[in-house]
Amino acid sequence: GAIMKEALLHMLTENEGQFVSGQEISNKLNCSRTAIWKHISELRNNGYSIEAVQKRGYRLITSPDLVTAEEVSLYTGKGSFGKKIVYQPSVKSTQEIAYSLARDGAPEGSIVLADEQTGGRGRLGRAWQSPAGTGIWMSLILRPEIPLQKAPQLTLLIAVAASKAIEKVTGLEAAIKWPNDLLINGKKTAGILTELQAEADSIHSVIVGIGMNVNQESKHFSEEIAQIATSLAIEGGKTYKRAEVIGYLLQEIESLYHQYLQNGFGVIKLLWEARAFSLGKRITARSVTGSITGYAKGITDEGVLLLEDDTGRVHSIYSADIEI
Ligand code: BT5
Repeated sequence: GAIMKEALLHMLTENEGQFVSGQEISNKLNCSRTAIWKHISELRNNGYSIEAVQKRGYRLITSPDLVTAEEVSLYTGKGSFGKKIVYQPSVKSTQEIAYSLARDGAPEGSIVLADEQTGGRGRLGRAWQSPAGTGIWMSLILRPEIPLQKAPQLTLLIAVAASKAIEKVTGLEAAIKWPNDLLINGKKTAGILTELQAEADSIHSVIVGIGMNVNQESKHFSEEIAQIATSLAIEGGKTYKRAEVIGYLLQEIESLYHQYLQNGFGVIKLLWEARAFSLGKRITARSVTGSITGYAKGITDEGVLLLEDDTGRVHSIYSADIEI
């Protein structure tokens, strides 16, 4: 049922604005007119506006801003990332679902999407606001064969990919604040949470959580983050189809990831540095063990931040929050 509904949506979308006859659909999908009608009604219930005209067939007029598997599959292209999509309208956190999928052997590139998260997580137990119908709340399963200490590189890789995707979709520059923030005009529009399951020194799976504010208006943000958060819509002055943004994201991630596995971190590092917001600036790195203020010199080949304090000593920062 779900596969046929998805295939039908693909046919209608490929011919958007034009009629597709019932006969054509029935031939291609090898199903009855009654089955077609049932799926058309379901799509209409999901918010798709579809015109039906005797003897001409069906025509897709508009589609809603959904992140369901069938809608997102319209934009995932030829790559293998996003081939398997698990969608749920409301979840606590997409990370947990991705964990259990990964444990059950889900292939690399599988994604979990939700319209809303009621317990979205940031780093260090912080909360990630994930209201319904506004943003991308996604977890991606990776299975890289790399040593454990290189895992932080993946966060930087994802940040570069997300920055590129935002630029493609909106034309806006998205700067990266080490390690995991994407900023447009100095405000946070996306965050990345990289978690992994490992045994000894071998990585079993990496769960990359990506939260991206897409269609929020300023009034949607709680007072707590109103000053620091933004969305693509606020900065771009228009709304975006979340499924389309996800498509760009997955394509950018997949292509950088393959390049990374083949050629190492070198190219990613250059791309990252070109988009870095905090390099060359005086910053404060705050972590559970204390805070250091100094000059952000760069990142190492491992993805570690180098911070030179006022005595000239260079510190390697593995994990911290950066204040500018
Ligand atoms: C992050 O943490 O930036 C990582 C966020 C990852 C969220 C994704 S959504 C899909 C997946 N499932 C999850 O449960 N999580 C991942 P961190 O650097 O710790 O930043 C958290 C801080 O950002 C909070 O303390 C707030 O100050 C701020 N914040 C919370 N929600 C925000 C939002 N929607 N937009 C901008 N800033 C936000």
